[in-house]
Amino acid sequence: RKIGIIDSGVGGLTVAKEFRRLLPKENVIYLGDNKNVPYGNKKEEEIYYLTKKMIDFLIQRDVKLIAVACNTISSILDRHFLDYTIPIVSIIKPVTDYVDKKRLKSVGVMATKFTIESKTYEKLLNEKDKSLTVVSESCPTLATIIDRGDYESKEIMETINIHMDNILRKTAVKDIILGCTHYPIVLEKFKKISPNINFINPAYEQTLYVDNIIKKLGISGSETNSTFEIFTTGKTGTYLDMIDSLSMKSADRIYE
Ligand code: DGN
Repeated sequence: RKIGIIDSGVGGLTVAKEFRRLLPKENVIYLGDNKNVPYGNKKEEEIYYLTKKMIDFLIQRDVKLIAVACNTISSILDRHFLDYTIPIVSIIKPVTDYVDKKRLKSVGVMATKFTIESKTYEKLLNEKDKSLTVVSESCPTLATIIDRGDYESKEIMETINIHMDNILRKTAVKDIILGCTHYPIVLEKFKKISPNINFINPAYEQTLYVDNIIKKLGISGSETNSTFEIFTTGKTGTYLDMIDSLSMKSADRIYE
């Protein structure tokens, strides 16, 4: 059976990339809701409804686990989808475990408006360590600008610049979680603006976390020629461009 990955759009490919790299024996099936992107400025009921459709779509396609690549969707997982028989894995929980293990004194979080307003990162981080300072910065337009695909645009640099200024003015953090699937796509831009900051990509931790779960359940894959399928509610062209810019091996099949 396959590992399913869902996202509001193409950004979750930054997560799929880690799954393909670290778990090469797993068949992966990806679904991006490009028709309805962005999720980050929507209301909870709508995010719930759209996510349910995605989860049900993948369950019909023989998945053994669903990794939620989208931080915005992960922000509602403590209240929804608790009655499914397969694991539905948040991208937020594993990275908060990692921050806790590192014993950081302070950490920054950059994410969509919904993710920040939900306070999910803060809640999970402070549950483990009350004294940890969590500095949150809502970036309401950044994912949409990145989604346009022009990674060299001045607008991206300017927007990151503004948010980095804001976050560092609040507290001089050294570690910042990129709490939105789109941000690792332009990681180099973040690093150029703030070369001394350690930017944390939650995709890596989520992949290790999923590996642990499937090992424990005894359902790890053992495919020598594992497959990677992509489904989108939008257009496939965006995926081909993104696969290219992430230097990923192309998917076996891409369906509209
Ligand atoms: N995939 C979303 C996230 O990680 O929060 C960002 C894209 C969006 O829907 N705005």
